[in-house]
Amino acid sequence: MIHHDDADGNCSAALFSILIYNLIQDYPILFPVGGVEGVNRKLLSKIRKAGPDLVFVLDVSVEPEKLESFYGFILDHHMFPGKERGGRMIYLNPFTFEKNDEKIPPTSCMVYRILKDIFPREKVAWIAGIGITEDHRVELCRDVFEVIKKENPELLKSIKIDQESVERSLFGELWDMIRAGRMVKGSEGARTAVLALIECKDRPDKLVNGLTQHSSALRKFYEKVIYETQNCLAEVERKGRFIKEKKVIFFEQEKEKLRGLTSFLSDKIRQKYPEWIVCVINKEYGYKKSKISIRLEQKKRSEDLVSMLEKIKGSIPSLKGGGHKSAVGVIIDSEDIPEFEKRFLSLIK
Ligand SMILES: [Mn+2]
Repeated sequence: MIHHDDADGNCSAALFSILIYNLIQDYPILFPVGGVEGVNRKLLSKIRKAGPDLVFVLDVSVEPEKLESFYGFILDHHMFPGKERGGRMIYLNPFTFEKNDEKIPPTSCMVYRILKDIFPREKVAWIAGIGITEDHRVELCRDVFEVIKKENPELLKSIKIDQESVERSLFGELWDMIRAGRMVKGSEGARTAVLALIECKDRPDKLVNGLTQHSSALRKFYEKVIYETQNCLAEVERKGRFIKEKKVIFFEQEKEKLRGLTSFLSDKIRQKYPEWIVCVINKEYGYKKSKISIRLEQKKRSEDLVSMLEKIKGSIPSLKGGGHKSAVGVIIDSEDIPEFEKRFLSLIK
């Protein structure tokens, strides 16, 4: 199983592993990847050596042609400009019939529905809930959270089911724990997160408290992430640029000590300053390249980050990337940052 190493991909992998185990009493071999570029020759030759009967790809936009020598399927939910056919791989993506991104469920939600159809007794809605939270689709997948309220009431104690409230519940902590894996230990950490989810499928409390082999490792990664984040959050107050009239915060992050800290940090600053639009800038993303993670709280701000971005792309060709209305990540030539900030602010009323 090849899967994205973010929380949606990890939760998808855990749910699908549970499904496979229930069918054949064995688990698939996991290959977490950071994105489609991770599905390269090296990985394919590793997989070929394992000689799998079936190959499944979850939450990664791979062209089926790349895997044409295998049997299996690709299940994804990202916008996909590539070819949908190739060899014996089946390509599944709601995007092929639904163009409104806001209506497309995360992969973990789709895998959950398949698992629940075949094995209705599995009480694993909470695993899907983590992936859904990561992809900002709590409102779209409300029914899954209704199930969680019944199956694991302690996780959502008297919480309203919307993105903000779920993030602030114990769910927020679970989400952070699952993210902490790849931030601290890359692929190996993502695998640890998936194994911890499987181990704790009937006892989310054990995951939270790190009471099993993999969840205890994950708990340590999580504590490291929290420590680093707290240092950065203290710096936001001192070094962040607060543009009062537009309620926008620009924060230049120092050297990235953990993978993906830029986006993690932008979520944390948004939670601390929900009235503000948050832009975290990482100037060491690559040679003369920067990464910017932008977040806003949908209940407090009406701007649509994706359409703002599309407007700016016209005048700054180096600007690449996208995301959701309330969360985007972009890559940009570092020299274009002042122009980007200027245009970004000009689009805010
Ligand atoms: Mn996803």
